[in-house]
Amino acid sequence: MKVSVYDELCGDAEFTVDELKALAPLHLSLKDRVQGVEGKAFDLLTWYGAWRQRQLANTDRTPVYMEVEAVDEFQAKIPWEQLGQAAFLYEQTGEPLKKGFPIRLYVPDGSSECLNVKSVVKIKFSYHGSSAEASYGFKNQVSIEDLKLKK
Ligand SMILES: Nc1nc2c(c(=O)[nH]1)N[C@H]1C(S)=C(S)[C@@H](COP(=O)(O)O)O[C@H]1N2
Ligand SMILES: [Mo]
Repeated sequence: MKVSVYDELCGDAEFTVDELKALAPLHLSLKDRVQGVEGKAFDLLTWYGAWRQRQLANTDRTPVYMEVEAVDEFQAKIPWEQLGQAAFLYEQTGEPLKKGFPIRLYVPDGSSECLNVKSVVKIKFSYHGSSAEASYGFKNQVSIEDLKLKK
């Protein structure tokens, strides 16, 4: 399974988990950042730095937010300020993830545990707009209230 990365300044690319890991400068034990969660992860901010260099992006702008989308279409939009300790979990007990494959995002400084998106397959860095608050949920979700209004 491939993970696609898109960045309006750096272009886009697809990665396998091994390719993501190989680009990552900083690997860690996730329990050092997230209490009670075992496994190996790579740090997001340093990965982002390596990605920018790889894409030869001639800019020093900082993203305003990151968006991720999962296999089940769950998605989250997270302000850059909340991502300081963020990491992608890729391995537990020496094996690829059983829950959350190919990678799972953890956001220790995030406003909600709901931002710990499993099975991430799309990552997008955005430099425009505002993102005062994080948001998450299923794509194109229609609530019961919406359905009632439309009847
Ligand atoms: N892909 C995906 N990731 C997801 C969700 C989801 O429905 N799909 N739910 C989120 C929510 S709302 C919560 S509270 C946590 C739950 O994590 P857990 O299954 O490890 O308890 O996962 C988050 N990540
Ligand atoms: Mo949640």
